[in-house]
Amino acid sequence: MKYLLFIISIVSLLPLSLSAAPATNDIDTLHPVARATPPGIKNSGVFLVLKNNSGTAHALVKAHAAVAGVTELHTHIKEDGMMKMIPVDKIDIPANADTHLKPGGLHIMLINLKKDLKPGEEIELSLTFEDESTKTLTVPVKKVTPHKGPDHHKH
Ligand SMILES: [Cu+2]
Repeated sequence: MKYLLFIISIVSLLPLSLSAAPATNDIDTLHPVARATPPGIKNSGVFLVLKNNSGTAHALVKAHAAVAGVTELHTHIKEDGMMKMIPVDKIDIPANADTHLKPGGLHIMLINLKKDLKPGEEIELSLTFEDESTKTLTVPVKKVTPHKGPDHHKH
């Protein structure tokens, strides 16, 4: 009987050890793009799709781009009828789901750019997930049209 309990407790621990694969194994980073900046504009954004192929929820907790003085995770909120960007601690990537970073929504904010971002160039971006696993991407710079949501229609 003691042995049986021992075996049961070992078996119940197995799923925990099997789920210890790094988040980077579970997440595809699709369609990354950095917004091109007009001369003298010091801020930009990176957009992409974070696709979670696993049954485990993950989160993006940090981003770093050497081309920017500061890199932050941002979202947009509506305040007094105006869209406003605010930093967030993390960007959730639910199990078996896609999280879209896009103009007017969640994005990676590049602040105090050290140079203009011109279409056709590429920048390096590293992403850190909740388990501290990291992935480095090469992100093409492209013209990204500003978000035009229903709030921005001119009549
Ligand atoms: Cu922002």
